[in-house]
Amino acid sequence: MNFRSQLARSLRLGLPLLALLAACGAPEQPQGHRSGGITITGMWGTPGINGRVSAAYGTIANHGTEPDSLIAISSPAAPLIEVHQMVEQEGMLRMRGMKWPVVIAPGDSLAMAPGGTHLMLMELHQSLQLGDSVTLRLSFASAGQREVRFQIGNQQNKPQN
Ligand SMILES: [Cu+2]
Repeated sequence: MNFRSQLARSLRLGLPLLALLAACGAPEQPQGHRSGGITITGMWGTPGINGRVSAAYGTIANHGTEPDSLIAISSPAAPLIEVHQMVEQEGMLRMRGMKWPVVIAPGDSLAMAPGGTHLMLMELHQSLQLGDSVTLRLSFASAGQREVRFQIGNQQNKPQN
């Protein structure tokens, strides 16, 4: 069974994706359909308190000719990471988690900035302060696994990556 059909099957069965990824180790395997069309740029994050949350911003672009899907994100900094969108509800802006996988169309990008879409690092293992570094591991259905390291900053002083 290849990874895609296993993924589709696990989605049908409602199995946790992370468990599947750990079990089959797909992101580490060389893949014939690897597009390499994904770039992750301008990442930075906000300070956060131990046990609470931190937001991360940047741009994930798909320069390939096929859609690619962000299927999981992990980090040593936090046990749970979600992609949040801001939606207006009864005149209030609220955060809402996007459903996995997050599909990025060819030529399109997932742009994350303060006040809009962001990565939410939840239940931080320790406080994140200005200048600290965070490593993220992003898994894509086609592009495989990408690791990015970014700094904690603020809107006035965005770290350059
Ligand atoms: Cu959020």
